[in-house]
Amino acid sequence: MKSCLKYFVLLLYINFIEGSFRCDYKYSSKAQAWFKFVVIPANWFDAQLRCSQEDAVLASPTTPDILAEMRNVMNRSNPEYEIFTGIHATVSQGDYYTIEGSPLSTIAVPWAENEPDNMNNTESCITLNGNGELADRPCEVMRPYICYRAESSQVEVSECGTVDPEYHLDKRTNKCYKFHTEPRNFSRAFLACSAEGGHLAIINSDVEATVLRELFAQYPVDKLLGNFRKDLAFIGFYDWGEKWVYRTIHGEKLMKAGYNKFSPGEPTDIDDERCGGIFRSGLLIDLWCDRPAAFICEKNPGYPAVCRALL
Ligand SMILES: [Ca+2]
Ligand SMILES: [Ca+2]
Repeated sequence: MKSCLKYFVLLLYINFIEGSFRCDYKYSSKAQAWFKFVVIPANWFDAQLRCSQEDAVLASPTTPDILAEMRNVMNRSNPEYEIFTGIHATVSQGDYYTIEGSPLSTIAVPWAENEPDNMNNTESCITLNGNGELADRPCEVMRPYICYRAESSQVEVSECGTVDPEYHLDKRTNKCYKFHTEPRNFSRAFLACSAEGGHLAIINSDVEATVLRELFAQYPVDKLLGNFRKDLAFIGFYDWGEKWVYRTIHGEKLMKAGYNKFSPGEPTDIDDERCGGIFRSGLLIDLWCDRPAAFICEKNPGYPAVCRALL
């Protein structure tokens, strides 16, 4: 009994000192942070957005340990190889800060040869090369990058398998949902859900339509700030380039996916409305893909997998 209690206390202690985060990030005990190398190059703005959507930030070499881990994650020693860092001057040219707000002057990393040069007065984002040197580059060029999250054992992973408190499990479908009140176009909404480990919501049954209708009802018009339509939200279907034939973002026709109830008079396909949404009623509508709207993400509680930090 006594040893049982000891074990229990030990377990409690371990849980207390260990944090957890999604397993596509690797924990570095030296840097006390989680790192994820994103190999697919992106411009600086998209890199920044994707990391922040994953509850992380675009990594900057703010300490020797973080720099060492960034180089370790890159696993290159070639000055030609480059990644974007979070150091940028995208607000006011020449005023460089990390995403977290540390000024460039606090970053003790050398410049690469002939850098910085602000070539053609177009360079406001900072890269790190395989030799551990900085350069200024146009923010619009494409580079791989690293997302970074400082460990915080105070933040718990929820039953939805995420540190994002806005995802809530619905027992009727055993899926988690999040209503995004900040409007995005369909493409950016897709990105946001995807980076959160989910996808734009796919309605697979009348029950799930009810779940989304009830979720929408929690966000009355006055909770949605901005100049956009408050009676509809993007969900995960579009016409895949074939007019009038709507499939989910997972490629199934709506009927096959389990729900095909359009609002009376919809779809209209006025001037190329090719992306899908729902009204507050839970009925479907076709929308302009490029006009920002609120949107709903759906997430499997078991994906992405959650890992413990090994301290
Ligand atoms: Ca340069
Ligand atoms: Ca679903």
